[in-house]
Amino acid sequence: MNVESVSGANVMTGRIIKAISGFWYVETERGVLRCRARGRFRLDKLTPLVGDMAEVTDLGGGEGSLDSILPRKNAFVRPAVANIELMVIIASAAVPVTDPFLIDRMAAVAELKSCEPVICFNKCDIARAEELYAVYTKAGFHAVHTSAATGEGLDRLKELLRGKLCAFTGNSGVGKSSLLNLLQPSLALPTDEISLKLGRGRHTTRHVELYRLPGGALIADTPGFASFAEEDVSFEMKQNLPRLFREFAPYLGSCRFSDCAHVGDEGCSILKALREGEIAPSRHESYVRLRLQADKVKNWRQ
Ligand SMILES: Nc1nc2c(ncn2[C@@H]2O[C@H](COP(=O)(O)OP(=O)(O)O)[C@@H](O)[C@H]2O)c(=O)[nH]1
Ligand SMILES: [Mg+2]
Ligand SMILES: [Zn+2]
Repeated sequence: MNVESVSGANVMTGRIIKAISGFWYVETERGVLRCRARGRFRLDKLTPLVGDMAEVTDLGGGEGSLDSILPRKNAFVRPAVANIELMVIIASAAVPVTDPFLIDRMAAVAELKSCEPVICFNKCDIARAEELYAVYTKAGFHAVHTSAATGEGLDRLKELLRGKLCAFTGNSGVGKSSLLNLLQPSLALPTDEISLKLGRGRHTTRHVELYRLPGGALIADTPGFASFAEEDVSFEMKQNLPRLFREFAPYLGSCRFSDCAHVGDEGCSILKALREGEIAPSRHESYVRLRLQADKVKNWRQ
């Protein structure tokens, strides 16, 4: 056997599931290989991200080299993770009550990155958020009532997560860690707000890691998704804002003026749909707030 065919047999594709101090851990058919990136990555100025699909060479003994990455579906800055397919937005109508604007902002970021948003109304043992549930269902989202206390909705949530690379997001205290622990008890995430606060320094510097759930889903366990501060109203978001509200789609392009901002303009078909009850007031209000924030974003790329 020549060298070429030996290395060929040891080349495989896998997913980067963890990155720590210069090593990429790639899940392959031969188990997880601890890889160093080839020098070429530095030349290409391309940083592999957790979530990337990569070509690796098995060097034996559980070690490998990361040779290239396959095209990405999307990438997030903070946390640095790629290829998220499903964004589970956790909200709560019990303490802490989630501001619908937060849901809409996170949903818009997810839409921008081509992640399917799932709106999860947790703590439904205390408050069921029926009105909001109706708003998001009508708007065309998957919405689910869950309770980490009673287990309600967990099966439905598992079904939605199945086989996908998922991330959980939502304001602090809504039950992200509690739900993740129910889905995968070995995560053993701390679940009270006090320890979350004490651990903040640790949390923000913590590495990104993907965890496999029973049923094949991969979860990015990363507190960074709790806020999309950096990604809010980016240049791209500004360019695309109306289409990031999926229920606006049937009306876009039919306003009287082609540059209609859909905020109160004459002959606006979005406002007409709003008046007729086809678009929820809270959703349009969030659009207007994001529009106002977007107006402060520079019209050029930095
Ligand atoms: N009653 C009730 N309490 C919950 C539920 N989910 C979480 N909690 C509680 O809410 C608090 C915050 O939960 P945690 O999982 O740490 O929220 P996180 O900040 O989003 O990760 C904890 O005291 C949990 O026990 C739920 O579905 N019902
Ligand atoms: Mg938590
Ligand atoms: Zn309009």
